[in-house]
Amino acid sequence: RYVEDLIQRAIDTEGFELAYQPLVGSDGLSLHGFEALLRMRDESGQYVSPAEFVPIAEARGYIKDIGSWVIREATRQAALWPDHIVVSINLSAIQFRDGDLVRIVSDALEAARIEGKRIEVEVVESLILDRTDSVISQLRELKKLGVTIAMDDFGTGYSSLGYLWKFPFDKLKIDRSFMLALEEGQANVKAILGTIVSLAHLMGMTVTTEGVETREQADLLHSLGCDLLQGYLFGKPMPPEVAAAEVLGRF
Ligand code: G
Ligand code: G
Ligand code: NA
Ligand code: MN
Repeated sequence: RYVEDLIQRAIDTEGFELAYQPLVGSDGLSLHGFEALLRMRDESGQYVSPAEFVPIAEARGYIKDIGSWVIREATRQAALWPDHIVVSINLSAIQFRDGDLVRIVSDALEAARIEGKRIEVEVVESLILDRTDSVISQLRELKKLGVTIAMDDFGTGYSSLGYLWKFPFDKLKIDRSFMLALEEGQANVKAILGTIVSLAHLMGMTVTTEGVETREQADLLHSLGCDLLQGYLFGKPMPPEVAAAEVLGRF
């Protein structure tokens, strides 16, 4: 109940925020854009993790409205940044259920007066188990708008190669757990990462690795041909004003 009350209150008071984390070229020299990450505070002003409240918002029927707000807000923000900067938006499987997702995205693009190429959407593997044909056709419609489609958290779920064939993904995001495995010295992580990058490239996808925290990790991923990097090495999720002041100026 407690988290649900916080969600209800955030809806009533327009209390949600988006934090933006940089997505950087693997040579560290170019800024691709930012991932928009949802933030909600409790009564004391502390952030509650979306890992905690998003599943509750999904189960209690709030995620549709929240997700539509995220789409509008992230798109509005993208319009305030230079034209080459892309903003990436996380989508819940539930947002594909009513069949109005494409309309919500295209309305947001129109309201913000930006092209679809300024926006990426990130979907997780669980989405794939849900009404496959309808999801695929909606992803194709989003691509027609110019929107890029990324598979998020690759390597954590079912990770079937069949899904990579079947779904129109443009990008693969390698989950942060691979950087943890690398640091733990698990066997063959470098070779596995290299293989994932090669596989993705052969399937026509670009690759982002998440959770990059050290220069050594970044150098390795660059040498393996990974396209983009995301992680604390380049910046934590931050308010848009901070992203503009501290990140846009650095590139
Ligand atoms: O940013 P953070 O590490 O706290 O995010 C935790 C999880 O919440 C991540 O898996 C992320 O994909 C998810 N998440 C963050 N923002 C959103 C959002 O706007 N919508 C959805 N559906 N999930 C989000
Ligand atoms: O599931 P998703 O990949 O969308 O979740 C992204 C989350 O991972 C963000 O909420 C962010 O706070 C967290 N994150 C991003 N980069 C790093 C990192 O370099 N280290 C750690 N520990 N967490 C990260
Ligand atoms: Na994500
Ligand atoms: Mn992810």
